[in-house]
Amino acid sequence: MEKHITIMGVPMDLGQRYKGVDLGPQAIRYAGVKEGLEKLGCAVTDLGNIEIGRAEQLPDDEANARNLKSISKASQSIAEHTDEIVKSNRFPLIFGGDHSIAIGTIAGISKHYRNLGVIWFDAHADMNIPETSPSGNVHGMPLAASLGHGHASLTGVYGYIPKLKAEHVVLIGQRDLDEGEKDFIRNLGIKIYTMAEIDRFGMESVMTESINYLKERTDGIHLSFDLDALDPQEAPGVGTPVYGGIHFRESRLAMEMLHDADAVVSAEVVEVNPILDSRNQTAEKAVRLIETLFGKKLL
Ligand code: Z70
Ligand code: MN
Ligand code: MN
Ligand code: MN
Repeated sequence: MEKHITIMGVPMDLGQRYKGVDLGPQAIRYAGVKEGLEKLGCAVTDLGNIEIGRAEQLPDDEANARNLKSISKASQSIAEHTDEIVKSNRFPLIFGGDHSIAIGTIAGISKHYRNLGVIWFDAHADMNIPETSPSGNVHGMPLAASLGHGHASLTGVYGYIPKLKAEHVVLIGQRDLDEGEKDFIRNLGIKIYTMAEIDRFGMESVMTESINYLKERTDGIHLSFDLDALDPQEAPGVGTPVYGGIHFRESRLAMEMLHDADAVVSAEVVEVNPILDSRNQTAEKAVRLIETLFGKKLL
């Protein structure tokens, strides 16, 4: 695991409707992420938060993608900043913000890899396109956009399409899929471990299979961790909680296995909303998981 880490905060809230997710990066910092990583021997630089423009007053539902123009513009800047971190040979550790930031982060990272792999921990698949989205919220679209599907202002960010190949993506933890997403996942043959598979086979075998699958096909794994993958009883500080999620213990096991696999090259932690949280527990759990990803052991 890369021990030279650059943290970047992305206070994006344009991809969904709840106030407060823009405070996620600061909540994660207050939970002690830099100190925790330094204790493990990592060299950590924190760039602070990059600037996200305001929502422009444009007709909102022009393409059933709210704030489309502002998100597209922000994605370009997110991609540039992330690209710079990879170029400096440091591990990008990015804090959202809502999950729409992944359009930009993956755009900045993937050009450095022949075949970037992605693990998408999430209650959702984020594989809507404007035509299938029930909400018009762009945080439900970043994985589709990265695969080259959706509105051109999202798929075309940073000047190349697609950023990812369908066979290089593994989804883990889903329990709220829209009909269009289900068709999409089946048609593209995307590897997915919903909560049903996690319950049947256990997180250990899900992670063993996911890691082997991606190690055979890719030259690096980007971890995209939406905190709503966790059960809302344990991680209430998210905008779209869904019952029946991953326990903290299972997610820590997943992070231990990812650390031991030594294949993760970048990571983002998204959707932490301290306004909806209590006692910053969602950010604190996120920090415990990040520490585990970077090698913290119980003994
Ligand atoms: C739903 C939609 C979503 C994140 C919720 C929810 C999408 N499928 N994504 N939370 N990160 O509106 O598209
Ligand atoms: Mn800047
Ligand atoms: Mn998500
Ligand atoms: Mn989600």
